[in-house]
Amino acid sequence: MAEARSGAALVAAAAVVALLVLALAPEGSRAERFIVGDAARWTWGYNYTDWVIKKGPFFQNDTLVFMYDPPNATVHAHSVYMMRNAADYQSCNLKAAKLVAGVTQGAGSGFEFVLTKRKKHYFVCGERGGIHCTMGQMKFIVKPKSSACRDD
Ligand SMILES: [Cu+2]
Repeated sequence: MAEARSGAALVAAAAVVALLVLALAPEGSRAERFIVGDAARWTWGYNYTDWVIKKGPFFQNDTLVFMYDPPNATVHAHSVYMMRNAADYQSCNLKAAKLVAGVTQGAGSGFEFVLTKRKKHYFVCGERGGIHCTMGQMKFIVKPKSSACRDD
């Protein structure tokens, strides 16, 4: 009887410890890492808006990895810019855009962008004066949710 009681107490203690560990885990500890475009990577003609719908929702502190080869004789240059607002994003107007990663930064294991802010991120490729954005579909919007809302 005493053994059964102490067994139950142990189970209860273990449960308390498990709950404490969960509660003390830093926010974003379950952050995920996404290769933008998956096997297609960051390239002309892939529909990244569809990709976002398929992969989402995204959460704060998730990482986006942009992978693209540096330009050479056979590979066109790509880059990553962030648009300041929806209007510039819609029209692929790069005048006020902020450079996030240059043409060589997507090489190797790629360029990592951590979604630290819960704002709308307007990502585009800035090459050929915006043509990769307008004609090449190299654009997408991500608005990370609070990592506290992650439930899977
Ligand atoms: Cu491009």
